[in-house]
Formats: sequence, C-alpha cells, structure tokens
Amino acid sequence: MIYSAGGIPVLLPNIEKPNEKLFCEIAHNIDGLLLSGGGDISPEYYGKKLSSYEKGVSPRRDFFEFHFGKYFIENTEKPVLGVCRGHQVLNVILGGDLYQDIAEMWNSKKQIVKIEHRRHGEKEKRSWHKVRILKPSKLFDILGCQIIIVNSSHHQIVNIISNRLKISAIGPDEANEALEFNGERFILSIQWHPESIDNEYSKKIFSAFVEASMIK
Ligand SMILES: [Mn+2]
Repeated sequence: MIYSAGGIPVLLPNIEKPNEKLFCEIAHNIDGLLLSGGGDISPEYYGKKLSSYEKGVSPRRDFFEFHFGKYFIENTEKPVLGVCRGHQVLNVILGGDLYQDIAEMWNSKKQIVKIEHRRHGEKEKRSWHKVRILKPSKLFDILGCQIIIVNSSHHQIVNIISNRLKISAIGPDEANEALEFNGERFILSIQWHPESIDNEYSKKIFSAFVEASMIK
C-alpha cells in the first residue's frame, strides 16, 4: 500500500537492546512511521497486569515500538500512521490505555449494542462493521464521507484516550475505531485493516500518509 501510494516501504531493524543513537539515525533517515498490525501489547505499558486475554505478546517488539515510537513522536515532526495494533500502540505510547478484551468494554458500558470486532469461524474470517467518521477531523478530510464499512479483527479496544489525541471514528457500539493528533501534525491511527480492503477509502488513507511524509 505504501509503494502503491508512491512511497518506499522500509522495514525497521528490531534490535534487542536499541539505544538512542540507533533511534536518532533511523528517525533521521525515514520520512514517516507506520505502526503495523500484530499481536497484543503487553499491558505493563499501560499500567495493567498480563491476563488470560492477551495473545501473541512479543516483549521485544513491544520494547522497540514503544520506545522508538515515543522517540520519533517527541523528536521529529514527521507523520505517523497506526493500523490495528499500531492504533493501540500509538494511544499507549501517548499515555492512553486499552480494554484488554472486548468483554471488558461490554461489562463497563452496559450497552445494548454488541457487535463483533473479532475474527470468527473456521477460517478466522474478519468481521465487518460500519464506522462513523466524526467531523471536523483529519480523517473526514481524507475520506470525504461519514459512514464507511470496514473489516475488523481485534479483540482489544482503546479505552482511555491520550490527552494528545482525539477520536475520529467510532463503531455502532461506540468502540474507538480511529484516533488523530490534536493539532496540525499528521498522526493518525485506525483500528481496521485498510491494507486488506481494496477500495478508494483505503487508498486515500495511504496516499494522505505518503503525501504528508513527502513534505519537507
Ligand atoms: Mn472493529
């Protein structure tokens, strides 16, 4: 998606014990940071204990993404795009937290609407649901419409939002489906997987990110 949008995708080295010099070199040499999908973040990064809910936790990946992501946000003005796990990582880096499982959200909100966000069935198919894009928002400016249908394969959901971010999309159950930076800088994250949806909306998200990355 990055390449199709005119950018050059580069994988970052997941060094076990990164230091600030490495962070500085990488941050200097890339134009934007994409935080991609993956397993659950260790809840120690948002002040909770590891539970039976967490799946696919990678301490090494968590350490690199949390510390490099924080360095990149604090020391550059370059764009950041978060996808799925990356959406959650961004919120955690900036001081927010997560429901460790959708069941926690259901229990805490006592809401009537319960929709499926998780993968389901024999082949672990992704669910699909509507999201409402809030406006004014950067995401609305990018997509140009208020309701879209997105895929969904997450069982954790953003709970407390970082005070440096604001909500830019919600699900029918008010689950947080997108966040963006309070301010001009391009920092945007989405809970769905646009890279697996072949439509205009997905292309617009990656094009906006690559375009923002090219501004010097
Ligand atoms: Mn969802």
